[in-house]
Amino acid sequence: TAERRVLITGASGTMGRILLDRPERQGWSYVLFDPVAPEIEGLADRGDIAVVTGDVSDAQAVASAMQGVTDVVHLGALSVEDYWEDILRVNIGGTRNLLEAAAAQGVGRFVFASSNHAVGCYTPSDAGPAGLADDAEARPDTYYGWSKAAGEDLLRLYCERTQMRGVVIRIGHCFPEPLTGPRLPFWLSPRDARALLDACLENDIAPFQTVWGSSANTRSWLSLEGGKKIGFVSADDSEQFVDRFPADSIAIDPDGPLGAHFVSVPLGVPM
Ligand code: 15L
Repeated sequence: TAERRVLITGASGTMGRILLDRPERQGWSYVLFDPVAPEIEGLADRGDIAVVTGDVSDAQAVASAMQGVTDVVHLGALSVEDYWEDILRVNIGGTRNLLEAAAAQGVGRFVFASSNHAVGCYTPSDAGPAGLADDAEARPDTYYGWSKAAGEDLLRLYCERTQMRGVVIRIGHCFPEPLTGPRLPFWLSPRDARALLDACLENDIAPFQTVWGSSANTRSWLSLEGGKKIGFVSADDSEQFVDRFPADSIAIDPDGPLGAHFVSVPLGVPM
């Protein structure tokens, strides 16, 4: 099989570190594109990883990092609510630069790290018995969430207009362990995050799809269909952590929005 060279943005973030926490694999190499070189243990000894420092808002830097790349995993972004201008420059402009360079390079697959905050205004009452659809219409809860919804659309545009295949992952709460009770339903375990990314890059996929980035959590009200379609099967459930959190923080409120605390922060104010 052909060698794959994957450009990963935002590799120094929580999710990037989780995805890279695995041994070297034959046939796979990575270009990490980040404003600061990621501090990952053993990085210097890895023959499969090259680090390029640069900003996603710098189109030339992005284009030169894209040389020889076969696939893109775009995680790099302002990851919570922020100033409007910065959201536009980094999250919108950066995603467009990545897509332009990827299209010019003939990249095969582009995986976009979207967020539950692109649809953060949905509540459990909006979900049917099979859970809220993976590709539910955008209902952002912040400028940040809006930028993720816009990024999803931008990827779709490039998939319609080029040969690129795209996967939008609407990531729930991806941390080594869930940080708060209300995030239990949407936890994506590290192991599941890696399995989901493998499915996006290796399995048969449609030209464009949207999938939840969530484990098979007991308390989840999100659909598992999107994951199933691309051959992702979750191995984890946040229920194992339930005793850590106060009972009133883990009860499901039918009118409690998916985006939780993001829905009430003032727009355009850095969190
Ligand atoms: C996100 O989109 C953020 O990037 C992450 O830091 C978490 O806040 C996550 O959502 C969440 O909703 O838990």
